[in-house]
Amino acid sequence: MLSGVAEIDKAKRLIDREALRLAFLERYEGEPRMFRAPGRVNLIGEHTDYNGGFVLPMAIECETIVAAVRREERRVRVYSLNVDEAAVFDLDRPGVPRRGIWLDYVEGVARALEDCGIQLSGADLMILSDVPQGAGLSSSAALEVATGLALLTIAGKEIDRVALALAGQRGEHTYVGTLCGIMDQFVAALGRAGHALLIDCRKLEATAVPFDTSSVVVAICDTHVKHELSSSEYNTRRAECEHGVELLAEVLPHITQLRDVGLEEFARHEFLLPEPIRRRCRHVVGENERTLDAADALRRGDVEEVGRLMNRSHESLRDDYEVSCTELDLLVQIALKCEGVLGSRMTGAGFGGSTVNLVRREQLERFKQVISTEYEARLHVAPTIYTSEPGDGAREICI
Ligand code: NG1
Repeated sequence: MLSGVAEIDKAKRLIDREALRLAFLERYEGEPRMFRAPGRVNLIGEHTDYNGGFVLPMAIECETIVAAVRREERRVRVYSLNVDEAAVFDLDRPGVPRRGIWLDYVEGVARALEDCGIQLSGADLMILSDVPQGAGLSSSAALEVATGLALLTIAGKEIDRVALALAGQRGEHTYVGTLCGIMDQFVAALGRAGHALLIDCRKLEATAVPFDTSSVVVAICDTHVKHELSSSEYNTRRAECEHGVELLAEVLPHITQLRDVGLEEFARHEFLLPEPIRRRCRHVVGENERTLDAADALRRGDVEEVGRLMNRSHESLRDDYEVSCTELDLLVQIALKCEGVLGSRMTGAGFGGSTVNLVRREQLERFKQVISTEYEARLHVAPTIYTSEPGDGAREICI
C-alpha cells in the first residue's frame, strides 16, 4: 500500500453475495433473489445534460445489491447493511417524502413506479453497496435502479430500461428533492461491460460505444472536498444557459436548447451575448462537440484523442464555465505532469468531487504514487484513488 493512498482493492470491491444471502435469511423468511446496479463515472460531457446535449459516462464495477423476497401484503420492509438500519413503508398509504435519509431513494423509486400505474407487491429487501458515497460516483442512482429492478421483478412486472431510469430520476426529484439530470440512472440501468454509453439527453437514447481498455485505465481521484457554492452555482449556470438560448433564439428561431447550436453558428452569433453568458454557452456548445468526437475516437480505439478532448473539457469547465476549484485544478495539473496520463479532467458538477483520468496501464502505479504524494504535500489531505473497468448495468444476479 502506498503511503497516503486509500486504494480500493479490486478483490475487496466485489460484494460477498453469499454473506448477503445469509444475512437476509437471518432476518427474513424465504430464499431471496438478487439485483444489482452499478455506480458510474462520466468520461466527458459535463453540464450538457440539462442543455439537451450529450454525455459519455461508463458504469463502474462498484455496485449496489438488493436482495428481495415478495410478500403478499403491500408493505415493504427494508434493511440497509451499510448503515445497519431497518425501515418500513406501506404502498397503500401516503408516504413521507424528503426525510433526508437513505430510505428516500428506496421509497422514491417505488412510489414513482406506482405513479406510472405499475402495481407493485410488498417485499422484504436487504441492501448492500460498495459504491463510495460522496465521491461523485452516483451511489444514489445505483440504489434507485437496483431497488426499482428488484421491486418490479418480484412483482412479476417488466418495463424497459429507459422507463426504469426515468422512474429512478422521478423518485429522486419528488422523494429526495434533487432535480438531477437523467445521466446517472440511465447508465446504471443501461451500462454495458467493455463499453461507455453515449447518451443523447434530449432523445433519451443511448448508444454503447466499445471501450478497449487493454492499454489504458480509468482512474478516479476524489478530492474529498465539496464547496458550499456547489448547488447555488449549479442553478445559476442552468439559468445562464437558458438566458443564452433566449438571446440566441432572437436570431436563430429554430433553437430551443443549446444542443441546437453548432460551433460555427455559435461563432457567428456569440457577439450578441453579454459576459459571462457568452463563455457559459461556448462551453456547452464546445462540450457537446467534444463528447461526440470522444465517442468517435473511442470507437476507433484512439485513446490519445480521447485524452486530448478530456483535457480541453477541463480547460473549458475551468475558464469558461467556471465550475472547477483549486483542489480539482491541482489534481489535473499534477496528473498532466505524470508520464502516461493521456487525459485528466474534473467530473460531475464541480466545486469539489473527483477528477477522471485516462492513464496508460503500465504507468498506473507511478500515477497513484505521484498524485497522492504531491496532492498531500500541497493540501495536507490524501485523495482517494479508484480504478475501474467499464462495467455492466443493472441486472438480476445468480448466486
Ligand atoms: P454530479 O455532480 O455527478 O452529481 C451533476 C448532475 C448531473 C450533471 C452534472 C454536470 C445531479 C444529481 N447530477 O452531477 O445531472 O448535470 O452535475 O455535468 O445533480
